[in-house]
Amino acid sequence: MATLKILMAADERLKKVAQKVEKVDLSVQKIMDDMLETMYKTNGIGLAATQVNIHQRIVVMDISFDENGNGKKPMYFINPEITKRGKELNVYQEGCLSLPNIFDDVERPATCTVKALDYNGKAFTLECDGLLATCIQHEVDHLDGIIFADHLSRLKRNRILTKLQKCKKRKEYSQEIFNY
Ligand code: GNR
Ligand code: NI
Repeated sequence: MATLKILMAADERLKKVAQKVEKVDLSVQKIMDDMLETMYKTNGIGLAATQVNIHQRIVVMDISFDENGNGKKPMYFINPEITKRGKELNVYQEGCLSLPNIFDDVERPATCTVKALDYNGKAFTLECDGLLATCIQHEVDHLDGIIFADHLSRLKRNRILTKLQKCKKRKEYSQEIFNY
């Protein structure tokens, strides 16, 4: 297994639309293993392949583990599609591994249904609510080149991007795992 470098906003590569996976083979499983390791290492609850500069429709998530890394329940979503969005909206203070130290309220449907393939390429459908619903919508956005700041006002988004540019220049968050 290997840890992968995470792209940071406003890297243009975060805006690419990811391609559908044609076949869930060993190479795709290796990508998922590496993404999961990278996600646990950075204490993220989700990671989209786009964030590690792999432009395929692959997402890993785990909303179960605690601060000691106990109770891990990894979830894998290949070619995830949100087939239904609930009418009710929910506001959640979101964060993103590609926008370190930035947190802001994002409004999204409180519930959704997601269709995807699992680690073995088997199709499944999952009804999501709470953090799971928020997180899967955040991850599918990444696959479509969208970051959570794109859901905020232009003023807020510009403020965030300016702040990240300055951090990049000062190499404030420069760690091995981040690609800046
Ligand atoms: O670790 C993460 N936490 C989080 C919190 C609220 C809403 C979404 C997320 S996803 C984020 C990891 C990440 O950047 N995934 O793309
Ligand atoms: Ni993110």
